[in-house]
Amino acid sequence: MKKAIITGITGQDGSYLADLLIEKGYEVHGIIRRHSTICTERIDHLFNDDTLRDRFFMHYGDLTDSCNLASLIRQIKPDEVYNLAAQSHVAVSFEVPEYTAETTGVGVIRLLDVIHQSGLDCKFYQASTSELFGGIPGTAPQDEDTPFYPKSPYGVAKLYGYWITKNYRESYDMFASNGILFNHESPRRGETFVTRKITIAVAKIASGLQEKLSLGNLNAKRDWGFAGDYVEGMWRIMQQDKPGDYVLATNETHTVREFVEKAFAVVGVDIEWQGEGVSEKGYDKATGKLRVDVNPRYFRPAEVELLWGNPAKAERDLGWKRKVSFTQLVEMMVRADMELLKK
Ligand code: NDP
Ligand code: GDR
Repeated sequence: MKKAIITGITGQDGSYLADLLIEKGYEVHGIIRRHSTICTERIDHLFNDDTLRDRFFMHYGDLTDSCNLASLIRQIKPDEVYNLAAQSHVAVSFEVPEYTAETTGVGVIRLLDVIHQSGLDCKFYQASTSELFGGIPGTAPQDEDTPFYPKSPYGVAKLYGYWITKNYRESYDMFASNGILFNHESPRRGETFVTRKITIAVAKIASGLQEKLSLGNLNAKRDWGFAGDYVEGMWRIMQQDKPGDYVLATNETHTVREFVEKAFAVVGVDIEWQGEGVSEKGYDKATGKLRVDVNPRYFRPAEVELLWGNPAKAERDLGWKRKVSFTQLVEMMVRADMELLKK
């Protein structure tokens, strides 16, 4: 039985990856942080499943604590380590830049070096990101050869993670790979990322529990896929004979405004836009009610305007392809939030 460690197992991707590895027969070890309240709802179904008592384990730990990481690697002796833990919110990284560097950047070398020093034959996956590209004009669709130009403390921290992973691969002949993943979403997405913020608001507005939704930059374009498809790609990256770097994306890009329109369409609301920039507003065409406005509070000090990924290498070498379309993703998320409200 293969043993895997997942850092960030309580997050969106960690939970889907844990589901996948359990399904594939792995022994799964997740690293969780201590919180004053319990934050394990995305993986409780695994922890509470009695049939998984000898195959699913949670350990307290933190990417800022090398002692803890060394002890866990020594005890568990994993075959595969998926490093998904990070302060992953781009806007928040401007508020906590040093902490983001510690966790999202330096955290990678802590874990990587512990694995290297252990001498184990262990594969390492680093959760790299399309934020590395930053969207230099004229470079989309972005692929593995597109130059990097991160535009946030988060992106800069991830740049360090990307390069140190590559450096350990080349210096010590380690199996250390980067998945350069474009945005991927799901009903388990954190509530402050734009897609989930929109789908929760749409569900509440449709149920009469909220009047309107306030957003930042409606013109930003993202390549949005479904998280379930992307964790399958992570696993495939780790099943290769040789390490490498792979873009996972849908090869489509859409504006935040399009996401809003599609989400409202799921509940039968047609949005009509009026005004421009900070005065832009979205009205329900049928009732004339204001449903969306722009609040500069959500603008970022620097913005990535266009992300659009080319996954040709992953499709060719990993046989990976996203299954869920943009429209299906939006529908899945709105319907899930409607269900959640009913509960
Ligand atoms: P989430 O924000 O949902 O999850 C992040 C996870 O990291 C949580 O489990 C969190 O724990 C944990 N974590 C944060 N800080 C630490 C720390 N210091 N030590 C240990 N664990 C910590 O992110 P996603 O699941 O969306 O993303 C997974 C990874 O992929 C992240 O590294 C992200 O940057 C990267 N990524 C994500 C993309 C996306 O579109 N989702 C695209 C490209 C890359 P807690 O629950 O305690 O907060
Ligand atoms: P992103 O995701 O920054 O791409 O990082 P997010 O959903 O936060 O933003 C996407 C775009 O939407 C614009 N936007 C808003 N964003 C938020 N959060 N809230 C708003 O109200 C809002 N209004 C407009 C943003 O300006 C941005 O352009 C995600 C994270 O998962 C990272 O960890 C990951 O590396 C990248 O995706 C790929």
